[in-house]
Amino acid sequence: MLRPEDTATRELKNLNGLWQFALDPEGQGRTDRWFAGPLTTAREMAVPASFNDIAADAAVRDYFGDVWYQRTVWVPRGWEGRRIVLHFESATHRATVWVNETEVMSHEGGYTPFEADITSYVTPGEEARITAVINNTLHWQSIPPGVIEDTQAGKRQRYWHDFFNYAGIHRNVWLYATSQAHFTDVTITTDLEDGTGVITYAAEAENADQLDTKVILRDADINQVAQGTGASGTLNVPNVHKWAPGDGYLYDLELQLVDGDTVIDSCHQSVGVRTVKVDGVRFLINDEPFYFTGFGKHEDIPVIGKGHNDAYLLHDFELLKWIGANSFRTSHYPYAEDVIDYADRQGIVVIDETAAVGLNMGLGGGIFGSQGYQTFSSATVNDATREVHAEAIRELIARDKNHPSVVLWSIANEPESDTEGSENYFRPLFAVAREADPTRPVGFVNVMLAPHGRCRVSQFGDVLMLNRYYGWYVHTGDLAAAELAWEQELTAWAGDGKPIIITEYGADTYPGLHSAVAGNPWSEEYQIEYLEMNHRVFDRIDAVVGEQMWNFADFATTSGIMRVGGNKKGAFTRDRQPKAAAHYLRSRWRGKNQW
Ligand code: BDP
Repeated sequence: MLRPEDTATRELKNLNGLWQFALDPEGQGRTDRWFAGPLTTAREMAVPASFNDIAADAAVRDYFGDVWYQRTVWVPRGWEGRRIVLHFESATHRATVWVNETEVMSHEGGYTPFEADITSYVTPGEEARITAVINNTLHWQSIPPGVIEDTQAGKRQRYWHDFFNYAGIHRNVWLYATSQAHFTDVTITTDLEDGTGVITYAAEAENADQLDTKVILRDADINQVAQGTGASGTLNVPNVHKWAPGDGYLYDLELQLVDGDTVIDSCHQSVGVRTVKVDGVRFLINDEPFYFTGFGKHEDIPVIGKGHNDAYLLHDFELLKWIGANSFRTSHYPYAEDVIDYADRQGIVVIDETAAVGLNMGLGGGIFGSQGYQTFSSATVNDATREVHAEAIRELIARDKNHPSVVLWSIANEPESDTEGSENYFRPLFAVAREADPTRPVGFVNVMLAPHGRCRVSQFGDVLMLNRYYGWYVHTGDLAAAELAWEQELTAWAGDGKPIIITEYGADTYPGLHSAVAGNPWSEEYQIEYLEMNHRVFDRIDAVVGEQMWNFADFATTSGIMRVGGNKKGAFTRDRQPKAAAHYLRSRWRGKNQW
């Protein structure tokens, strides 16, 4: 699927704004055909945004089930004879969409795009009604999983991930028009041969049998540097300007479907020429060892929740640069495409993660509440879940395969990984990722409960990604003991001969809480002591090729006695003010990254 765009032959209409909105607690909307007419509700909802925090009402915040969104749109008269497509960049966690009274599409998974050709259901020059029912329930066959529990006080949604289950229409909604003959996809890979960039492309098109494909590559100054013909091929760029961390140089590849001299369809794909390889314990970008500095992040902002916001996007990247971060992980789900596009342009390196988080019933206790489930079983996370997970991996890779900033796929965060069930569950999923993208390394993020020697899934990864909380969840406040234990475990992992990225290490820190005496958890001083201890350990182990502190900023979670108004492990507060540790990280990371 291509990202909707405005080009010489394509037109785009943005459908963001205020939509009609209704909760459907009795689940009657589908049978009562709420899509068949105007939604009878006085309530409106912002798109893009999570619906949860907009109303100051716990019944909305904690709602699970169906919610309805509706708006009308004028289909431009000039689109007569064109192919008209309705495109959602995401809807969390699943959606079914109607145009007027016709159901046009359904999609499972909260963080990847979906679209439908609606040409037959609309009339150019007339208004069309778009209705989407979004369902945010998490169950055993959703990614991430959850369960609805019957309690004395009624039904409750439970899940095992440590961030609030924000839902709604989080990203752009588009109506767009193309020619009947049009490109549907393009796959780009790049290589470097003695200073020459080698760009391989493969385009797919529909209704285009009688047409030719032409491609034109332009540099950032819009000078043509290469061209080619044919739906697939290779372009060489002598003296190529490489894409590199800190130097987000992009070429533009224009694809044209042509009938003689007439351009029938034209679309653009930015191209960063770079290579990624794993060589022993080194992670190489353009054949140079790369050391990740940065964070696991979240899409999480006050009021808007997980709704994409351009101002926060730019501000967060300014803070990444301010602090000397060269990378981040899209913990714990695929982020908005605008984020990955911007990372390409800014030369920020991305570890791209699926929404497979919380597949671990051993975790949590106090954080996530009652347990008592078995992770992998026919009644819980099972073969059907794995199919949904496989599809989530395929959709993530299909969406992000052409981004130079993406250097590594993370197919899950902290799943159970020390049992036979987990080994059987994950083996085929690594194969799914490798088949979808043979060019990038693949890994998953290992949890502290499956340390070296016990983990049965890390054998499948090219890279080891470890989340560890020595000095926080264990050896709390005792950094001397933590340092010993951490170094011991990390030394064992280093023996596996793979690069190790520490994808999480962090300590909850209440901004403004201070302590003159060392070893006081929650204080701003302790966060620094904790980070310093971790860094001493990392610096002693060659196989460690990256440190991504948890988290970039404080973020919203479910309520619980382990959380004070959310997770407070941020280097920045939720409103992006630096804690003392941010200044410490800045001094360490800016020394490493010279841009
Ligand atoms: C890890 C999770 C992350 C949590 C973090 C924490 O990967 O989502 O927020 O720990 O406890 O288990 O702060």
